[in-house]
Amino acid sequence: MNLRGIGVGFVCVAAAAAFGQASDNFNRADGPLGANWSDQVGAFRVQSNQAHSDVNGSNQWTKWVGGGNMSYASAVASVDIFATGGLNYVALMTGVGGTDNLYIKVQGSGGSFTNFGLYHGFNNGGFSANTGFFALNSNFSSARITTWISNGGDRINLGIDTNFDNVYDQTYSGDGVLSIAPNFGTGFGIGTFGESVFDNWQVVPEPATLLALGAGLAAFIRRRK
Ligand SMILES: [Ca+2]
Ligand SMILES: [Ca+2]
Repeated sequence: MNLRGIGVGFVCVAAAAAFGQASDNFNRADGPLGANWSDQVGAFRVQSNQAHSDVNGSNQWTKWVGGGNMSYASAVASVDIFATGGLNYVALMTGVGGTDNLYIKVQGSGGSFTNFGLYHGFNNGGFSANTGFFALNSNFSSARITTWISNGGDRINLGIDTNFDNVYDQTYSGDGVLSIAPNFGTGFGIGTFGESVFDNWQVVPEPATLLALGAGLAAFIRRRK
């Protein structure tokens, strides 16, 4: 049995409940995303308790205006993504509100995600020698994607959980964030291309996640004894 995986899963839920700074499960009536979001390019909507971007749109993004802003360096952002038929991607945006931000996307077409991008700005490509657009190690049709920062603010990480068990099945990273970080704000957003479908977006602060991780693992281990 993968005790570590179970522990991490328990903790992620606990952390979200206790420390959730910004989150949306889109479980409400069909229509615009609502007051916590401000569509910047394109139009987003709730449909069947998930979020969708325009069928005919190209690059689109919506900004979270529901509070809980924090430094990009402590933000752990995640969202569930579901492949659609046409070319589509979903991007997690942190550090939003300045003249630049992080833009971490997973892209595909024909019902399968095939690539990821460690980008910045509004789909503006890589920002250092080891960031940019890459093929995934393996394709998938749905996943929970998470991005976080390490190495003193310089490394962007992408974790992909393709079977929703809170254990990453693929992880990627790139360095050089500090070279653009002075231009960041403290907000969040979601970027998309084409009709994209996403759900269960949230941003939690890294220290709280780590504290909860310790508490959750300890509680789990106690119960196992
Ligand atoms: Ca939902
Ligand atoms: Ca997994």
